[in-house]
Amino acid sequence: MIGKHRWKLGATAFAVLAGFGYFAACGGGGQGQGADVGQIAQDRGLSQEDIARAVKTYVPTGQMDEYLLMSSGGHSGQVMVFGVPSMRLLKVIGVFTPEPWQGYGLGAEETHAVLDQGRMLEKDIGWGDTHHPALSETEGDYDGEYLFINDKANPRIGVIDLRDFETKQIVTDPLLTSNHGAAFVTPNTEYVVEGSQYAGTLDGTHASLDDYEERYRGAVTFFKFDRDAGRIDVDRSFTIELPPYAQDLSDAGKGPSHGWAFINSFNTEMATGGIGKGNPPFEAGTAANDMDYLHVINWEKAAKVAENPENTRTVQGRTLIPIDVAIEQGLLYFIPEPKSPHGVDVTPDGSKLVISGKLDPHATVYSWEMIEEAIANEDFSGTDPYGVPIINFDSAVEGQLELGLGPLHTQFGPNGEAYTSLFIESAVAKWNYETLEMIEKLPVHYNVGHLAAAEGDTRSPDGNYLVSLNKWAIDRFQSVGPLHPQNFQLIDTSGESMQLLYDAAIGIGEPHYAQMIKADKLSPWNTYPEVGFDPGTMAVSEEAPRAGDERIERDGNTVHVYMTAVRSHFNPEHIEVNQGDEVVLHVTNVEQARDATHGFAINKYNVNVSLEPGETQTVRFTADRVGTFPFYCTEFCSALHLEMMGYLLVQPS
Ligand code: K7E
Ligand code: CUA
Repeated sequence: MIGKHRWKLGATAFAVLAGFGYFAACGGGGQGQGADVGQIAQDRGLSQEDIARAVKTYVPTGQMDEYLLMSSGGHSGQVMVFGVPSMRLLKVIGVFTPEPWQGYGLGAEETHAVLDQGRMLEKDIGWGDTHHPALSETEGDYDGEYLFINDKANPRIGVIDLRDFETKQIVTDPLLTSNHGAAFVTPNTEYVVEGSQYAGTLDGTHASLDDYEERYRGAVTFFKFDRDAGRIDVDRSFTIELPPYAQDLSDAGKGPSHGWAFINSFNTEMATGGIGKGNPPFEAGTAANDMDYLHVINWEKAAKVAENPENTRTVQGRTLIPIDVAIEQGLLYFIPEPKSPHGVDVTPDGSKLVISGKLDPHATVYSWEMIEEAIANEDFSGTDPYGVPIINFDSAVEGQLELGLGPLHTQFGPNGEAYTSLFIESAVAKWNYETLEMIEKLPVHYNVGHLAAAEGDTRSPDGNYLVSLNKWAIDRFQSVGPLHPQNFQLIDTSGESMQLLYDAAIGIGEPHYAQMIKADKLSPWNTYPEVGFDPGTMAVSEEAPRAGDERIERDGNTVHVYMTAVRSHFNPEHIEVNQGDEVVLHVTNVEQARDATHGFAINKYNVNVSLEPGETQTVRFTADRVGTFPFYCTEFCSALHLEMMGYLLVQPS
């Protein structure tokens, strides 16, 4: 529980602050400063714990956070980047939706092209349901190079390059109707894993729900990541057909379990709902059985199987390993898991799997050694209706520990600690996955979903911090109307017992998951490395306009404008075209000074491009509207920023 002792005496405050080394850090900052701090604490009614929290989370101006939290941006279809422990929001990265400040999807050809990759069934999609960001890994450890994120609603994966924190690619998955066990990476980012959630037909055709068992399917796609190209290679990717259970979260094995992937499921009942038809609602139908199935998948072997066309079918242009091939080749096994499970999390050494059931108060710990042995000995209790062998529960499970109500997701610490979120109980359980002993529980506010511990799902977790991604905030913040802010609660896990440090309201929801990486593992660029750099190709563009080379060239009805931006002017400043001309604007920010970003906007033409130092972009549009249109710089870049403008004149044809 959180202490609520109020300070009665300035002297006590003094002593506590001294205990934190506060005055030492002040370095002679003036007489009476300590007394002021004590007075402030007293006036604000801060407890000793409050002061400790403030000191632990405060990052002085000019200093940096120790960790970065890469968070899902929820329905925004974007990614948020926070500093930890300050919880300062550093960036919002446009992924599945336009991001106006970065000019993502607002005129620049390259970013339009990326967003266009995310169209589904020939429709633009104006949102995403982003759940799980996944940092790229090398040998099971974050390497700080790439970040992937899923869109559950419209099964897609976004690829972000962490040199410039920009989205480079979106891949869609036409075989799925939705995804959820995504994005997760294999230990060297060989593959980005995407498991389906709600079953559908793989070929995208209509099928009656009466034919659910026959026609509906789940699936898991292994997207091949080409690290040199920085892109997913769809042609070298493959999908494995699965029964129409609702596949849920996934994780990749590492160490001894390297080469395997694990996916939870619910609705092995194959309920199809239909309250209106007198059927039990989905929630009841899917919770009828005591056990669902953990999917155990040999992706390393599957990759080889997929190389032989005799083993696969092509469905909607993608390579599919049918379920019977997966069974025959020993790619797919099931293990019973308690009632409506949610998270499956592989321990740092890869030797165990922690599974939590939403409706079961236990964490169930599976042993990889036991699973491997059971597979080798064909220690099966039978098969499911689709012929998938079911490993005996007792042959795979090392033990269970009662954690509390509604355990969901688990993260790890450096010394055998496991941190599991308890959704119903609104708490975090800290326990030891080696000894199966409960260590401590900390209440959070309220109804926690995922947890993000520092490097907490890698092979070498750091400890130190844990973020509780809470579902409800209720009374934690000033009311801003009936839709409440979402709450990231920062927890200190460095000491004997966990301490709640800070409530960080985030203005958009619902984020689901985040990963926390040591900041010094990242080496982002401060400017683009050379003038004329195209972030689409991550190379210098031959076409990029250079200083002294600015010009306008007409080629029939196409007008090419080669423009530069520098504090505080564009060159050229006048663009005169005829109605109906196609305008191709090549613009380079020729500066190399850190943070000397220029925007380039054309009024009423829905164009806003961000040009970071060195960057070049191409904007293409048809000058279909007649009139006078100022273009101007949208970043306050200099004293004469307002003067950084020009005119686009479109005359009637
Ligand atoms: Cu539990 Cu999508 Cu990972 Cu929400 S999921 S919490
Ligand atoms: Cu450039 Cu303002």
